[in-house]
Amino acid sequence: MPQTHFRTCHLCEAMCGLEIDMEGDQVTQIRGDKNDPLSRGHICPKAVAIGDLQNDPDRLRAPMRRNGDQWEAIDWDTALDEVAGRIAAIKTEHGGNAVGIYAGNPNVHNYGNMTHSNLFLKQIKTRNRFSATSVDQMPHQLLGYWMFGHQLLVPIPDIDHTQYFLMLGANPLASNGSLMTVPDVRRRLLDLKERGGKLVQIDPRRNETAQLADEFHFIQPGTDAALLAAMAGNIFSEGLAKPGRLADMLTGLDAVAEALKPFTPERAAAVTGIPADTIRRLARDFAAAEAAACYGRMGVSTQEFGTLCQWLIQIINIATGNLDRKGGVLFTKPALDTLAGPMSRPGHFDAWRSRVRQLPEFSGELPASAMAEEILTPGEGQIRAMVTVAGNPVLSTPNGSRLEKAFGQLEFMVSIDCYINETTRLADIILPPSGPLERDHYDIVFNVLAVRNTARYSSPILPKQENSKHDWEIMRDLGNRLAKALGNSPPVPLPPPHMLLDMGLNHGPYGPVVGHPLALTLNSLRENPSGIDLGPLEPSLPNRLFTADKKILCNPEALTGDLKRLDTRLDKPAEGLVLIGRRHLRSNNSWMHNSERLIKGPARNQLFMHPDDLTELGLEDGATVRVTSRTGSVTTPVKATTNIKPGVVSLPHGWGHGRKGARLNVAATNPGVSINDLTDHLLMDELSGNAAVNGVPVTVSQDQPAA
Ligand SMILES: Nc1nc2c(c(=O)[nH]1)N[C@H]1C(S)=C(S)[C@@H](COP(=O)(O)OP(=O)(O)OC[C@H]3O[C@@H](n4cnc5c(=O)[nH]c(N)nc54)[C@H](O)[C@@H]3O)O[C@H]1N2
Ligand SMILES: Nc1nc2c(c(=O)[nH]1)N[C@H]1C(S)=C(S)[C@@H](COP(=O)(O)OP(=O)(O)OC[C@H]3O[C@@H](n4cnc5c(=O)[nH]c(N)nc54)[C@H](O)[C@@H]3O)O[C@H]1N2
Ligand code: SF4
Ligand SMILES: [Mo]
Repeated sequence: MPQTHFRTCHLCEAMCGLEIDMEGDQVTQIRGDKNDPLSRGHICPKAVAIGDLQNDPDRLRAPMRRNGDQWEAIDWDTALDEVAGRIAAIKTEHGGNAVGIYAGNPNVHNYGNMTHSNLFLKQIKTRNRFSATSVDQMPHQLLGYWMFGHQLLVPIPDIDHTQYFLMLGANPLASNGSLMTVPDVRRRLLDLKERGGKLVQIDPRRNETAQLADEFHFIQPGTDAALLAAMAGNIFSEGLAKPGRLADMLTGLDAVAEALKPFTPERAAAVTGIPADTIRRLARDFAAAEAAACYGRMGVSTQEFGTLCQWLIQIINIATGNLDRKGGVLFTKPALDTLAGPMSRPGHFDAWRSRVRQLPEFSGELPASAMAEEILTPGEGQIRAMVTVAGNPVLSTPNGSRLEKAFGQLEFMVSIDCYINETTRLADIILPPSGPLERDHYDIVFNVLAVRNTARYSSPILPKQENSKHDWEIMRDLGNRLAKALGNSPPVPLPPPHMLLDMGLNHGPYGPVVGHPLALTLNSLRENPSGIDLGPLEPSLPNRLFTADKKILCNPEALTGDLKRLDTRLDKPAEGLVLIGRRHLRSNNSWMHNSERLIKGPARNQLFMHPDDLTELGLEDGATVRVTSRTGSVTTPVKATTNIKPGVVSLPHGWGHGRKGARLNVAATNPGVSINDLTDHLLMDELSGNAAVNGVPVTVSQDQPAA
């Protein structure tokens, strides 16, 4: 008889509840948990691949040491001592900044890494910290910090109650939502339509979500800030601004209205491709809606004006009184409130700059686009050793080939990762964590970003394999050994993650310490393995603000100042082709293509191109084409589609498994090419340093005719 276990899927931001049937140590079935108050039974095909990850023969079970292009398994003591010894030696000789750190996306899906990695990273004490954040959501966080006083105070669309959902640069039907944890998003969007609400989408590609939209507009990549500035400007100039009860909590909104005056719908129309009348109407519709939410994600964050976009989105929400209103955008009230309390890190900006390009830090990290030059450029402070944790920057950061060369020149590299992939194959030592079903799980981060307040804890399903370590244990052990090697006093020990979680829940907003009737603790969650519903998002301002004066700063100087840069862009209409990315439901960034069940099926890594562009270049649908940018060139099949704006081409990210030396035997059968061999480390949102992986100028030419 199979035994059923309950677990939250940790693979993407949606936090779907799972029911997992096990026979012995084998997964026999994975279903959606209908009793989960957030996901209500929804799952996607990736969840079923959790068993594949657990059983994958390519998944590392022991520390590995590289000798040339050979790998040998070594024991933990040898591995940890060697890592600590090498890092200590480089740090002692060249200083802390000689060691760089890159943290990838799965860190935020792994709460032990969130609680324990500083035990190790603090010993290194480097300014050269990088992460996937600066190829992703840094603009959102910078904005939260500037306007609301905390980098994690990100307004979440109240999708379950809104009547008008304006979405830019997002594709939740493929991604299942981001900075909007929203499992079962299709049902939720259908409900929106059934209650008479409207979904309006703006994107250079009519993506999967657009098929549900009531209204869709193509936009030229990288020009959303012009559209948003014109919409916001129009809301002010037509007297549609009605912040309502927010008015007392705002500073600087009038100054914003003034600053936006030059950004007329006519000027925006010329660069965006959306007619001026449509822009005016969008502004009026938004302002007239009973409750409206404006939301923009990856596509408007990872572009030239990422932070301006995120700012203008919130200006539109604020000016129309939709921030902190039911059906608008709201802040969450998570059971474990990492924003409050002693662990809270509100953020800081430009406290130091990168050595080579003088790019600003944000909350202790530098733009990932600067990583390669910090390794390649000699001089004091040059990075000589790298630590990567749960990341694959060779495939996931701009100009991956250059980074690959840089990693190849390091004196030492260690990767904490489950695979020998395109990045970790360049390491000297790889330290693999326990398998995905062998650890407990709680979403520290995504409960802060969810469309409903809920809480769910997952116990491990399988015992940890003999001689293996959880990520947090690796961090702890490395911290202790590095302290010793450096002659420092040992780090103050931390209790295991679940005990820290219990403390946080006890002191949290539903916990016994504040006297909440639920008296929520880890025990309550253990007794309710399908999770506990804590209710819909509710207004929380001004209390929830982290600014000193408890007001929202509408006109941060850096942002009003950055409008100048936008102003110049408006004089430069697009020429030539530009490249954007895309996501697919059965991929997860770069690291799940080693699951047979996820990689099979129709090809999905072609270059999408409009038939008119193919004709103009004399290319045929299905041909193999060469795509070239300033930084590189790849060849790939092309697929004609009218679902893309003419002048725009699209490749998915996370592919490029043909690089020699990786050990991903299934992924290698369908390698694809890496979009980040075309993206450019010099293209960025200059304000934040966030990479602009969308809107990359490219040319496309014939490589081989269609078969
Ligand atoms: N052009 C372009 N580039 C992009 C994007 C894009 O849209 N277009 N998207 C960007 C975005 S949003 C992101 S978040 C980044 C992602 O960039 P990265 O985080 O650098 O890449 P991932 O593909 O998520 O790689 C995750 C790595 O973590 C390992 N891993 C998985 N689980 C665990 C675990 O529990 N512990 C440990 N130690 N390791 C684990 C995997 O084996 C894999 O090596 O890519 C960015 N790059
Ligand atoms: N299946 C799957 N799910 C995932 C992931 C995955 O790799 N696969 N990755 C996870 C991660 S790490 C993240 S961050 C989220 C991302 O979640 P989303 O942001 O929802 O993801 P994308 O599918 O990249 O959607 C970005 C959209 O922006 C559009 N776009 C590109 N450039 C522009 C532009 O200049 N302007 C506008 N308006 N739109 C533009 C693209 O065409 C695309 O439709 O997804 C998460 N979920
Ligand atoms: S949508 Fe995300 S959380 Fe839900 S099952 Fe799929 S991968 Fe897991
Ligand atoms: Mo991401």
